Amino acid sequence: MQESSTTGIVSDEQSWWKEAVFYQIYPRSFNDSDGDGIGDIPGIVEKVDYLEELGVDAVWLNPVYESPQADFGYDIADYRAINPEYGSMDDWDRLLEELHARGIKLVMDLVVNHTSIDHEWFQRSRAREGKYEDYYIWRPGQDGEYPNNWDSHFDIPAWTYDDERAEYYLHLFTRDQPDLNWENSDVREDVYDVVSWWLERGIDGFRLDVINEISKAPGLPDGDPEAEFVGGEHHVNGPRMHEFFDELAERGFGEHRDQVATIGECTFIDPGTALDVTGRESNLLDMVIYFDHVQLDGRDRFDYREWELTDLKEAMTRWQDAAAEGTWVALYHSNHDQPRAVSRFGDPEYRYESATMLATWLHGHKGTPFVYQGEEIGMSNVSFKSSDDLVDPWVINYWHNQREAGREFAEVRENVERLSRDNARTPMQWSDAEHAGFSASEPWMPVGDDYETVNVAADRERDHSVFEYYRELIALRDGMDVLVYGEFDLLLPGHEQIYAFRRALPEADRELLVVCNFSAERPAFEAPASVDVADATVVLSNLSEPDTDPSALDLRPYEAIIYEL
Ligand code: ISL
Repeated sequence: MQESSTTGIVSDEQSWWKEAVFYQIYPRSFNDSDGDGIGDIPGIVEKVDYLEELGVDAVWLNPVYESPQADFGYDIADYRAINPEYGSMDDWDRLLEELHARGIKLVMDLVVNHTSIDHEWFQRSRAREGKYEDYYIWRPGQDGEYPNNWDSHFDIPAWTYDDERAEYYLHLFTRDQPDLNWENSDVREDVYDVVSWWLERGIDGFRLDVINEISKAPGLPDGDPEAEFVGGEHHVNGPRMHEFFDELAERGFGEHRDQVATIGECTFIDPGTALDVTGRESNLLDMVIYFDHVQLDGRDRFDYREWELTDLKEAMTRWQDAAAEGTWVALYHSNHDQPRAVSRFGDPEYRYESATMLATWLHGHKGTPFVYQGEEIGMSNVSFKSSDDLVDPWVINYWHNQREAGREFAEVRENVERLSRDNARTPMQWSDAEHAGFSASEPWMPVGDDYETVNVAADRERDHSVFEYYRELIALRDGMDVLVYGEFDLLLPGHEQIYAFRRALPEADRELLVVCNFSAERPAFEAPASVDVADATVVLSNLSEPDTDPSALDLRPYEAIIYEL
């Protein structure tokens, strides 16, 4: 991996994490080495050469810590131990070593808004033991009702009554994930110790889970328990957020802060707040994971709605504008919480074309691209024949609420198939062997129906493969400062089929034109007068024989072309 870009004439401050392409691994579903149907760390080690071949610079590993897996690892019982299903600490050390030997960095997931109910802190807190008494957010009920009207993110009330302590505890996610009380300085010190402990082991950063939710609103509890429940947007960006962020940066990250990457998952964040948390007000985060573009279809409320390409342009451009002002963003169209992009923004009928077009589109923006496992072979959404097929606690809560409201599964099936997080969590499709080459036995989640044709081995046999295209796209970023640091300028903002933009780095006299057709039709692209296409040359395209003259293009279905101007 290269440490700094080659031309060296950029106005942004250069950083390895700006120039990198990240690969996200959801360990439970990546590769099972011991045949128990569950992916594991030795399974990842078996695939490090694959990652090197793909050309990625860093891995973001979803939680591998000890956990009862109520939210598949986002409920941590011990921050300093590896979940035995995934292997041992020795296996983890080996993974770090193998990645580093190939120049690939490792970023871990930091989940400190909440723990598991099985965490020792919670056990002691519920027993009111010494300093642990206030480690979580405990409240009496109001006349037998919830302490306030907050709803969790996962379609259940945010409070659960604990018989042992005879009080309610707050949980913004499942009942098994009680929220830590960040107001308590002992909690914060314990968290900082966890952060330093991992940094000392040589990791290259953290992705910080729902980090803008750690400071809760003042005067909690508030709200009328009988009023309608309110959702997650009411418990983000709390009053002490910047203070906690600065303290975490200083005392948790300390001397490592400048070398490592800090990627903050920030729910319901707006560009102004993103600027604040990436330096204007507090200095914890290098970049933010925002949600605007993945909520257009109703995913935040589990209620599908139609969206237009112009909505996507608006959502992305808001954040490109923020990037121009000095924040930095994670670029993603897929992750373990999102439906598969080919089904959502493209068309599985045009799997190769739409997967590669979407990759070009995403990596073309300003920010750091993240590739989610399976995206590089164009994996798509799966089907759910009955409610028994649901696995994720969020979608199960959603279904239970719908059932209570008198609906049949058939009536909610479309919402589930389009929006469920389960879509992203089916096993990685390595080959057409039984269980898609993921495991020697029945996997913890069923493999996708299309694994016989959509798999790594088959893709690599093809002349035009999604995998090969990703390799080329990732390689293109190396040494191409304009792709990393160039200004972004949206073209044809009102067009409903073509998403086109320009990237420019005047200091280096480099300019790119990116043209993407988001439809199965053949729209005509006409370069706006402001774009000088006289000397255009094709840098990359997903279809063979692209038109070399971008002044007037007759685009093919899901065609994507990058020109150098
Ligand atoms: O936007 C949302 C709900 O309105 C959700 O997407 C939610 O904010 C998001 O899922 C937070 O995600 C992260 O924290 C969760 C965990 O289940 C996810 O897997 C993780 O990515 C709780 O730790």
